[in-house]
Amino acid sequence: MGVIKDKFKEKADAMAAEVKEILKEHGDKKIGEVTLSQVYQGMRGITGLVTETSLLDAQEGIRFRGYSIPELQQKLPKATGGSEPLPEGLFYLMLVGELPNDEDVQHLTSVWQRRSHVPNHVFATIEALPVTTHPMTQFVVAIMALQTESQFAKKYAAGLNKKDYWESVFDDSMDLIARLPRVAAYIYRRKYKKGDHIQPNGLLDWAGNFAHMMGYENEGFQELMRLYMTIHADHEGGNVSAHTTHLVGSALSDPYLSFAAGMNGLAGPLHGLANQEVIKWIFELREELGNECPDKDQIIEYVKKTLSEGKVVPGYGHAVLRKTDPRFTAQVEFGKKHMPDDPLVKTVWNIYEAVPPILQSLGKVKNPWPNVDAHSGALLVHYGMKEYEFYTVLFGVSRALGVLASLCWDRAFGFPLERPKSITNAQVKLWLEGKDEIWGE
Ligand code: HAX
Repeated sequence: MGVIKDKFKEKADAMAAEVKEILKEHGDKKIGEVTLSQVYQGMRGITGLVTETSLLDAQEGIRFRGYSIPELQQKLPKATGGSEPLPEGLFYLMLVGELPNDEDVQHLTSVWQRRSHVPNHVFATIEALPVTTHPMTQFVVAIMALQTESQFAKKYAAGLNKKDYWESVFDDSMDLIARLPRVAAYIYRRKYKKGDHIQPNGLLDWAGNFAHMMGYENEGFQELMRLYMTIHADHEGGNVSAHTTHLVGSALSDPYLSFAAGMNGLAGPLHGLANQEVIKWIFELREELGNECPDKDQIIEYVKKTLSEGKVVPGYGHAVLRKTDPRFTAQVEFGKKHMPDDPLVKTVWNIYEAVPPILQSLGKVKNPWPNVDAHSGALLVHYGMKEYEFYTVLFGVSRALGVLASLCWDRAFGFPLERPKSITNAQVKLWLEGKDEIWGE
């Protein structure tokens, strides 16, 4: 076995034994009650999943294995001459629960380089789609085409012992993460650069090589990709992309099928597609006002117009967070360091001043603060990546790190098929009238 696989196995065996003990001793303990509103309104606040890789606090934001984003920016290994964390390091941390050293990260970089081959039929499948197809659709179709490579699917078909599920899920996860930058860069170059593709550079780290294959050699953009791939990787287990990957994986669908399902969820405008919606909204705002850097009052008027049309303000609000997203703040810091005078970046900062009080005044929005998607597009545009329909693919490549590390844990724990109970309105009414008390069976 590989070094990382051995390490994971060692940790997973210990944790799985601990979980077994916890369930034996405390399995009947209650951790909450479910209200009718929660049943009807997206199950907010119901604790119903175990996800090892990260934990979200409504006030503080995300912590990956206990570490906040600023802590990770300090503690995770960097590229030579760089100051942003390498996403390889975050993956290592999420997977084995320990901070990696430089050597661990270099090892992971070379493992992913080695496993990054994408078979030709995947490119042919992408080419079969009209070039106008949304990049997220191309991405999902390509992941599905890659499913021919699943070791889990092959081994399961040949007859696999339950105890060994984790191992081929681990191998598929590593292969898939290694291959995604090549697939995503191919889609980018096909759609926006006349199919003028760029070969990988075996000397670069995972995110740096991704930037290179998309055609961005600027060191600033490579640093941005390292930060971007780190901060978008995981947001505990209940968000749509993570939960979907976990849910589909619980049917023992292989990592390719599970991750593709998660990516279909990420492609929704209330989730990952919000990053494209934000920049589109800002471009429209600037065009309508004929002003490259609109001031706060102009923005306020435009926000009111958006709301009056029954639309959401993209990039603002969150189902769990109740403060400014630290992933937004990390990007503000990056902007201040690399492009403090960029008019689009300044517009994002002006929007940050204008939007929260308006959303607060509506009285119904639980979180008026910006999320990760409010900022990311402006940084990309600064380096010339204006093709905003592609942005969610970038998010998706990063999200693979978290959801696939979690999928390895799901199989290591031997989690069963996920199958919550649903009810009908008629049954709710009977229950309210005291005529039916049968729940859960
Ligand atoms: N603009 C306008 N109205 C908003 C709003 C926003 N940014 N955020 C919430 N609201 C509204 C909701 O639409 C809802 O209205 P109705 O009662 O009329 O249906 C009301 O406020 C209560 O919603 P909530 O409880 O505060 O928020 P939810 O948990 O239901 O939804 C969302 C969270 C992120 C979906 C929501 O805030 C939203 O639509 N934001 C804009 C889209 C966005 O930025 N999505 C990305 C989120 C982060 C992420 O997943 N990134 O990938």
